[in-house]
Amino acid sequence: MIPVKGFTGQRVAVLGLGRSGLATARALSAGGAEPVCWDDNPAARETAEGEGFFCADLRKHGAFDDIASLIVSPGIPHLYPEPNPVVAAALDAGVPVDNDIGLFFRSFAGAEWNGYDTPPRVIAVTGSNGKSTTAALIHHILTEAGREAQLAGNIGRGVLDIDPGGDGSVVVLELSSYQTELARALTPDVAVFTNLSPDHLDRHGGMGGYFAAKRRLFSEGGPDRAIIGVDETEGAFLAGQLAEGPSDDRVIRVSVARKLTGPGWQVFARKGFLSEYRKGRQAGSIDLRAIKGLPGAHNHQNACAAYAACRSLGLAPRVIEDALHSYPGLPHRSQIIAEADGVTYVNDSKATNVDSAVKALTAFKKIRWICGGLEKEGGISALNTATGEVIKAYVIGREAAGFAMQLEADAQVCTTMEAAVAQAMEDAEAGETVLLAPAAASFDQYDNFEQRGDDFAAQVRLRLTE
Ligand code: UMA
Ligand code: ADP
Repeated sequence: MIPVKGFTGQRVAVLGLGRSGLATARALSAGGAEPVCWDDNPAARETAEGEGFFCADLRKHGAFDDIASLIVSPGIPHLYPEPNPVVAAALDAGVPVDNDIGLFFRSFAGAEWNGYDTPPRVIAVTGSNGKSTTAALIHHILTEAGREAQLAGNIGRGVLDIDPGGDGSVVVLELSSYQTELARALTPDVAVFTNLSPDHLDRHGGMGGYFAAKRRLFSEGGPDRAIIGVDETEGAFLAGQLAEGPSDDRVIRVSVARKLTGPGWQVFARKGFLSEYRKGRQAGSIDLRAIKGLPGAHNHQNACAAYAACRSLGLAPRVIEDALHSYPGLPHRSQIIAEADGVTYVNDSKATNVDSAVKALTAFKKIRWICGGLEKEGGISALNTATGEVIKAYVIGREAAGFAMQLEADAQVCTTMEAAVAQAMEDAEAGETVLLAPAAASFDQYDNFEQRGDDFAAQVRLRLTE
């Protein structure tokens, strides 16, 4: 745990008592602060009280009278579509609003660092898609290379839950737009921006707000190295703004759309080959096609970003290449869950938005596609540009009929995962792939995307053993 600094003897309000909130309350206590907790769900309050934390209704008049700061969990709206009433009360009272990421950056450095040869470094990864894969890949490469590394953030572990950094160690953080927008301190040594496509627009008041939230990672003093995917206009703009000129190698540009040229530092992948150029000379190259854990151009983008992050810490290309080969992949992302009778079963439940599903659809051939769920803002028509390999779609979700009607591919309304898997398996022939890539959130039928992916895997396995 990272004890929070700067609040000894003060009362600090904590809103939201899930993974990040509970880790925050513990870290505040460890740092000598007095957390005052609240969650809109009584069951979450009960859990916190069971751990000995004090809960108080922060919506009540005067609740912020003696509070130094309000720490808000990422899933709780702090601005759009409208602030949670507790956040609104803090804003009214003029109490600073922050999150666990802000507390982490102000608390991570310790006096013991003075005795270290190499102070701990923080690599933070943001972007619309590929954050978890890129962050997990960086963590894997560093660990394989013998570096002490910890992984936290949006990937599932509250940042304040990690251990203090040892000599030469690295912390890899996956940060969502919810997290970067609110953090009052945001000072990673290396920052990665994978890509940008519409997601979570309701929480950011549209695309401009969404991009602004993400680019905050690069604005608070600026990281030593900025690794930026430049295949969208926003990434190209950000890279241009951060670099002093074309040869400024504080910025490493990443592309999977074109060969990058120029005197700067760049990493790109074309036709499955990764190339690194620095000062106009090739510094590294890797054949990515043989790497089983990273199929498709989207994963090659993640590989390029992770490669660049590790190169910026001084790792050799060969060491990185070896580690890419042993990357086991993350559950629910391009995850092969079974191969039987020539049919491959892939769980990409994390494809919760249109862009990520498009990427999954272009990474595989002869697809029986399970899709559908809670549609996100912006519609799903862009899916029709990527269904060339789709033999048939099996649509799930409460609004399955409406979803199916918007697809140009042959589509069957199945509604439940059970029915979709049963039909897809009955239809599938050798050489085909049954792919779950929903292009939608899961909340109409499941608690989260993990539960949806687990259900898919369970249904497939059940039928394979029948
Ligand atoms: N709550 C309220 N009022 C509200 C809404 C929620 O009190 O109006 C309470 C809930 O009752 C619950 C708590 O807030 O007890 C949950 O807070 P949370 O939703 O922030 O969830 P945590 O468990 O703290 O998990 C958060 C991240 N969740 C979100 O951003 C929604 C996790 O990312 C992250 O792994 C974790 O912190 C540790 O850092 C998950 C996620 O879905 C994976 N992220 C989104 C995504 O990837 O698309 C951004
Ligand atoms: P995030 O943490 O940003 O949601 P993940 O690595 O968990 O990203 O991947 C989420 C989904 O997005 C995956 O299921 C995959 O289909 C897709 N994806 C992964 N990497 C990329 C990328 N670089 N570009 C677009 N889509 C991607």
